[in-house]
Amino acid sequence: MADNLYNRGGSIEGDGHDRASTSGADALIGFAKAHDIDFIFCSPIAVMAPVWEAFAAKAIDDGGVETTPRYRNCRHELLAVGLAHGYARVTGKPQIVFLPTGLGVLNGAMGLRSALQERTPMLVLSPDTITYGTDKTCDPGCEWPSLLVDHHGPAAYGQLATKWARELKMPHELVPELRRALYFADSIPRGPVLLQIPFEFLKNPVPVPREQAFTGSVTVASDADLDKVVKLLVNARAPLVITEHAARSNDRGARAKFLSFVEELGAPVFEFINPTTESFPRSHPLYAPTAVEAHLGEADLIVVAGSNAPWHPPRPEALAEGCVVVVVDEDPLRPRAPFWGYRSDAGLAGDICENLKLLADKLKALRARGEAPPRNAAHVALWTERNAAIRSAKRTAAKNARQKDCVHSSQLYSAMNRLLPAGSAVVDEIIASLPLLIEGMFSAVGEGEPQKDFLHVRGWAGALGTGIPIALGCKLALGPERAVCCFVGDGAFHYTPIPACFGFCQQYAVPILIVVCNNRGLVSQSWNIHKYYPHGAAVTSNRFLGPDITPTPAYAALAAAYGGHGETVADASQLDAAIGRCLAAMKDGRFAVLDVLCEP
Ligand SMILES: Cc1ncc(C[n+]2csc(CCOP(=O)(O)OP(=O)(O)O)c2C)c(N)n1
Ligand SMILES: [Mg+2]
Repeated sequence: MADNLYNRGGSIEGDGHDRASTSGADALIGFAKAHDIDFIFCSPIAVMAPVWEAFAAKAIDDGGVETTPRYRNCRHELLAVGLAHGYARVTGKPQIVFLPTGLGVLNGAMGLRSALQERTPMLVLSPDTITYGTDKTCDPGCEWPSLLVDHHGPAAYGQLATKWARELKMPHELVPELRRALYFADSIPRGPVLLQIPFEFLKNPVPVPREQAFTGSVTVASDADLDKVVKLLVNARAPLVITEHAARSNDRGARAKFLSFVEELGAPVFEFINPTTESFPRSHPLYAPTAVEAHLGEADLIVVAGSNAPWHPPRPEALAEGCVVVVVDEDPLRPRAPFWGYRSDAGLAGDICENLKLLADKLKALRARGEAPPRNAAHVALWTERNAAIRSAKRTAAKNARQKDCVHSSQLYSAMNRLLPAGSAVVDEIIASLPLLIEGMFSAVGEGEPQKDFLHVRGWAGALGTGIPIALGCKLALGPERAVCCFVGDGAFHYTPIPACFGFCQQYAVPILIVVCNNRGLVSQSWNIHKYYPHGAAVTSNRFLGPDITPTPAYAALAAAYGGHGETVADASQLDAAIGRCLAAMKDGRFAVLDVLCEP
């Protein structure tokens, strides 16, 4: 099937030898189709003409029913990268992103950097030129030798923010290198990769080899290494587990595997302050709805099950003497970060949840044979009781939470939890109220009620401005039936390419709900002033320079410019009706902006 798709309009006869495509752009579309890529997210530049021509021809061939790969135009590079990021977070599948030469890569670099840290796969392509207009059959335009040429170019710019980046040198490399790059993006640790492709190779025919998709196998630790770790688990009487991203996507039943490990070990599960998803059910009796730091000293064994920074501060004396730390991650000790200051006694590399499931199976088998003590029932009972008490106290506090002149964030999350349909995705780019969001959206509103099944996707990895693009990518992946709600801080909103995002919603009818958590400032940016200068000039004179966003913009009004629905709420009693109107607008295919004046 792959071959004739590579070769639209050309002969498909032959017996395994290379053949020519009508153009490199045609070969690219054929490659995407053959490799099950659904979208090409593109920030345009004029040298993409061969790609646009190929897509126009494909549309004619499609006869009015759009087939994959689908082309989506993006008015900002951060949007294009974020769409691929969100799509991969839901489906696990890498998509293609086009960034216009060096300047486009620089503009999208922050999103790439976040995808690299998040281990999110995508195949980034960036057009360039090798002839600069000297070959009149392939003149890219007068802007190339003058304005667009950079000493470094897209691949060199991409080196810093991707897993792998290179420049194509010969036309016959196009398809084999696309295939190789896609494999690198999708093998663990996953991440963005970048190919710099000369315009000349997109415009002219290229040879297309017959090879099929090259896929790697799941990587797990060796039996001997698993046995070493099982020995440590067997001896633990007070273990605990910390996670940030154990089940980043639910590929191959990752969450069920993680759950089976935790239940077999018999340990509470703590989350890193800003978890990347809900790896472990937050309503489970062993989920600890509190910070781990106060309990580190009680543990004799800690399993760091995928966490970039398991506790803070990273000081060794936080742990009990003799406590053993097992680090289970795709790439333990964080090779992509300059710092790993956490005690690490043993490690398992490879697919996190596969390795945890193998550990659980081994532990279970030992116990069944009576070669290991059963899990510590007293430890499980202690944490079940503690967790229930913490959860109940938090629920009471949330129920009673009020603010004088605005909405308490707990009221916002509780209303959203009630009104958002089960199965919706919740994307967060939130700082000050994040603990309230996790609690309010992911633990049942009422005692004894089942928690709705929401999909949690962290919309940022330290760098602001990615949440709404990622939410849009999630929506493309989830389809019309499942809602997507993106909670974004009023500060984070300013770092987002809003016109490009709203334009995308409008152009392609992608209805998401954007809730601006408007605490009227970059509030978290005042925390260190309070910490280090509690009686200093800034505090005593009330002069906080960092968090300032004044006057407060009318965020909801921006929606109208792009055909969206806007609401502003400053009083909790108005919340339900406003949310209802937003959800109704989304049913009509419109995006909605709900600006909620809230604290904290
Ligand atoms: C691209 C980028 N620039 C600056 C920062 C530093 N920064 C971290 S949080 C923050 C403020 C965010 O404000 P808001 O979204 O309103 O959240 P709040 O602090 O009010 O809870 C800033 C400026 C960053 N993380 N990323
Ligand atoms: Mg704010």
